[in-house]
Amino acid sequence: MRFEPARASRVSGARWDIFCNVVDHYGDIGVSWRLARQLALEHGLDVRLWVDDLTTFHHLCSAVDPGLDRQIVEGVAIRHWRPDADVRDPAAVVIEAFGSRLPEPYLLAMAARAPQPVWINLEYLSAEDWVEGCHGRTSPHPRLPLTKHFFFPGFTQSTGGVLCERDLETERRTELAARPQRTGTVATVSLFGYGGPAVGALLEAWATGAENVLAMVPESRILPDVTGFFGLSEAAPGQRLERGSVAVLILPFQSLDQYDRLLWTCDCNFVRGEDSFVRAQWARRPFVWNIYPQEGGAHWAKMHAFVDRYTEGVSAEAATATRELWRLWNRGETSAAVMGTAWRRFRSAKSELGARADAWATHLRQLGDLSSNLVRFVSEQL
Ligand code: TRH
Repeated sequence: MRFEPARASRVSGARWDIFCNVVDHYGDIGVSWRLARQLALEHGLDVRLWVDDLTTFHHLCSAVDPGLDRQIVEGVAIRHWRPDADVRDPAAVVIEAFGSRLPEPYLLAMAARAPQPVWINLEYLSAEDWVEGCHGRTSPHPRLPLTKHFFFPGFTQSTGGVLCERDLETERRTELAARPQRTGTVATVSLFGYGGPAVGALLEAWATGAENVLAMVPESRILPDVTGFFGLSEAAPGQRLERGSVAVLILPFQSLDQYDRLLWTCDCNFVRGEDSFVRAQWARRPFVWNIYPQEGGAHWAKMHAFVDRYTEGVSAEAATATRELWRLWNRGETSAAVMGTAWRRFRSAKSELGARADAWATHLRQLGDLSSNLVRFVSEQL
């Protein structure tokens, strides 16, 4: 679909507000920050990002000063979203990331604004079929003359796609071209996840396996399970731990850009949540997803829905190897023997899964990136 110039200028002249309530971990702010940065830098928009937890934000972006209520970073006006923040001046486009509840005074100001703001709820990413039917739907506010639009990221043409910076693929290719070829005798792995008993089981399987594995572990919640396997209570960045066929290198928590580079250069990436999950897909390498656990086990349907799509067209062996390793990793498998068998099957399919990872990223690119799809969607509502 073409982006009409008249509408484009209305979108670009308008201010955009993004509200992010950091529920836990880094995904909420990771996605909100990426989107805000892209809207400002790539679409030239006037963006304010309201975040209630600047300390977590600082962890992902060191340029953010947690002590400042107002600051501009990479072209984005960042506001500390405190309960008493002055929110009486609503923007023309308002994005609630992941159902972050807008403050009542802001809603009232939105209702009083003419023309009415375009109000978007940016939803969680899911590969489930129902997403297509809900993407773009509207919901009237129960009391105020406001309409909320639901914008769903996703993996098909009938969804909003996923975030991807304009130059990401060029940067990836340049980076890989500049790196010397690896010998291929060691499987390099990046390890990020929610932790739990499967970590020890996997490390034991690697330690006793025939293949040498080098696991790079950025400092994060998984680290105690990793150090625990080596009988240590803690380990510092730069430390290398070894047992049998496995070596673990502890890394400092990476900047967003460094983290991408780590994913691009590993043979296999263990990722989690939403944002690192997407970044692993752009890395075009086989990966293992630690899905964010939901109450009542709702995450299992989400995981299987993604595996169904992701493994479409691959051999039954490769599809089963993927589903099984992901299932064991997510359910917290404690047996090193079971984990070892699953890992070996997954690795046996590495050529096919590598080719599929490449084709999958090409498919995702064809959906258009989420920020451009969102700008187009908003322009249609103005
Ligand atoms: O941190 P996550 O688990 O985030 C979330 C939140 O829990 C959220 O509440 C939930 O709704 C959502 O998942 C689905 O996982 P995620 O999304 O992968 O976010 C991690 C971020 O951290 C991502 O932006 C990548 C970044 N990161 C780095 O920048 N450097 C690093 O070294 C690592 C390991 C990650």
